[in-house]
Amino acid sequence: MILVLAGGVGAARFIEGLVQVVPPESITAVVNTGDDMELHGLRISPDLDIVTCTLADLIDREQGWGIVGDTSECMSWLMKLGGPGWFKLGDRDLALHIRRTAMLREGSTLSEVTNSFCQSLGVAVKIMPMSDDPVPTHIITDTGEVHFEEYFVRRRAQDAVRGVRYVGVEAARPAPGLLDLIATAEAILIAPSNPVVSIGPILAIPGVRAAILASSAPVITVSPIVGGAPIKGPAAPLMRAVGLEVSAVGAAQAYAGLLDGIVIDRVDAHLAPQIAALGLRVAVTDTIMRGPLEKANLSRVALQLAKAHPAAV
Ligand code: FO1
Repeated sequence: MILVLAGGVGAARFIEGLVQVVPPESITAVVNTGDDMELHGLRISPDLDIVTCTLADLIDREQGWGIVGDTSECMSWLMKLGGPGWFKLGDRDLALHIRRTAMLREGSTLSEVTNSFCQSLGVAVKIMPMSDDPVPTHIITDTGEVHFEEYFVRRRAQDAVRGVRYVGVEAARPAPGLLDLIATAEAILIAPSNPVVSIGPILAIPGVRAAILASSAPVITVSPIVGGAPIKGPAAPLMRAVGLEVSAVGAAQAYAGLLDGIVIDRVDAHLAPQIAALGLRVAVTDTIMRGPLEKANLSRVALQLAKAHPAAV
């Protein structure tokens, strides 16, 4: 079984490549829930929905989030009635949040809700939250602490980032079965997601980092930073805020101690010796996931790097 630590858009696209290379049933995606929030009285899980809807081929590929062809009748009325309008929720998208909120209220866990959505939407990859406990990611700015989505979407990432806090992470339990999956995985792939607000929360869940260190599975990541910048999203200010260089080297250092190898883009080939000096195996390829072929190739390269690892089965 291949375990993928996943955030949102970049991770979803990476897994779309993986399912072309290995059977979907052999993949488990552990997804960040730090972006989760309550809005309009609804429980919203952006990264879980992005991964689920992408793998169900229902995602709006322009945006990378939301449902393809969705309408916004409900949103326009919510705003007419004075509801918040900064986080765009389509009509079909809202069905996910309404159903999730109802199931949670009836006693289901977030893992059960996510599993149920995968069944309903025909997703063969197993998708699970990092935890069933809330661990909202807050961004510390000069004017106070705000939820990540407030920082990123509502305030358009304009605030200077002074720090990041995974609220309640000390009390959060790994999702049911997660530690066993880490212990028994053939390979652990850290998707090209934001190291600070997408992968960081997963690694901060008590027990996860220790389980990865104890696992014999090779740990491989794909750098989300190409040519000194992320493909999309706020990785640059967030990496700087936690003292990481915004480069493929910084991406390698983000997971210091856990990684066996990293896939970097051709434009960063000159950084390979510096990264190898960290004790990592380095593969260089085209990491920009333009289409299905590039996605499949990227996964193939990552898996080859995993197999090259002495502990690989
Ligand atoms: N991102 C935006 O920049 N603007 C939005 O209005 C927005 C709405 C939204 C609705 C549902 C959903 O699942 C994701 C949504 N996102 C939106 C994406 C989200 O802010 C981030 O891209 C992820 O949380 C980061 O991985």
